[in-house]
Amino acid sequence: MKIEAVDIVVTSPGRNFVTLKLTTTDGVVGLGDATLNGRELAVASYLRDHVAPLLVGREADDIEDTWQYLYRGPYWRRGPVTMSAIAAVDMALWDIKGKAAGMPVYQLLGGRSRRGALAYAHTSGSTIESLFTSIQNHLDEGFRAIRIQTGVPGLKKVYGVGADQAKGQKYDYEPAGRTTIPVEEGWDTGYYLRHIPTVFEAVRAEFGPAMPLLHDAHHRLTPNQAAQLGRSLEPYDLFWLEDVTPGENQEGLRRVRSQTTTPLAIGEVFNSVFDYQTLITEQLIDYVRSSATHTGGITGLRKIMDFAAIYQIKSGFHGPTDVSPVGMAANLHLDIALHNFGIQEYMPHNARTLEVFRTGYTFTDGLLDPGETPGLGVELDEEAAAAHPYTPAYLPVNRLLDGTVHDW
Ligand code: GCO
Ligand code: MG
Repeated sequence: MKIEAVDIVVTSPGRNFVTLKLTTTDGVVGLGDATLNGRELAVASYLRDHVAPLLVGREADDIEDTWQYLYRGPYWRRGPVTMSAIAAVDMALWDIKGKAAGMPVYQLLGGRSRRGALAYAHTSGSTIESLFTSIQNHLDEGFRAIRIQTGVPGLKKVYGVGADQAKGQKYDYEPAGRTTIPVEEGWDTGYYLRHIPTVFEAVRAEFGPAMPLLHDAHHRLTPNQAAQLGRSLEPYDLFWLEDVTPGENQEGLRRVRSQTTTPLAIGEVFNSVFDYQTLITEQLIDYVRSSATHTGGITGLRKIMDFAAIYQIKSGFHGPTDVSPVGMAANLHLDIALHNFGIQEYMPHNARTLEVFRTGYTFTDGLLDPGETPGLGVELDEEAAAAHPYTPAYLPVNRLLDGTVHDW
């Protein structure tokens, strides 16, 4: 079974997605996610101009060989653009293999290790009161684990905080604004460090001690500030504290780790096992935050997770709306099959996106399941996709209140 056709579909049903579609000589179609938030067209070009010509005529069954060929072959290894492109090819080949075998991909990865994958919701509010409404709305939808982001007094807008919800309303923030130039936001670490512990104190007082609570610091702290935040949150027993420092300085996490027992999660901007080498071997983190989309697909992410397993480090895969439904499905097949699963981030896609991508995965009683459809279980409606052309959209840029560009 050879790869006969390679198509790249860019669509924007509310946000941009890049999807690779491979068709084999037997007429089997495989889909892969290549969405890199704010840099979508760079990956589309990488696939169209440099990868597509290499794929036509290749054996569709040889997933590992194709992965190694695309990783080692070009001489230039790693990086988000390259690894997102490899991810799309890898996912599409797993999709094809599953369809050809008549099995969901998780079966090809070793079968089921659990009944479902515990998902966490994004909740936020500009005030404690509106945060409580958002938490209650998500609990009512069935979520059992909750990520908490809030406004900070003194700051106009904080990334990750959506519009305040009314009771029963559902709204998560969108991690990119439809603008040709990124919006700029103002930041002060002191305001933030003083405010966040009071938020968790209020949430525990209202919702009790048992609910798994998560928080994302978005790479904004120094190791020392991160250690301070971890310590101040210890009384509230977090499931994890995410991206406390810019994680590419892996050694910086030694300082954080030695100072606090709050569990740490890092890795949504990483793209290979080498970005984790020190963090994993020295057990400086508890959870791997990567998604299949940005780490070379199912093959790349499984390599990271098998390495992490030796050090008792678990998964907490990235699942914001900028991971497409195809990428989300790839994550979910791994979630179900891996032994060292921890939790799965879940920001449901909007209705327009789910008209373009027809998903087979389900969310019941707080658990996600990839479903039993052969392959990844997601179909692309190309006509619906064509109705939503690419629209420039970017993540905001972060500046200190005096105007200095700050860590994201
Ligand atoms: C998360 C995130 C996202 C990212 C976004 C980048 O934990 O889900 O940090 O909000 O910033 O997905 O593209
Ligand atoms: Mg994050």
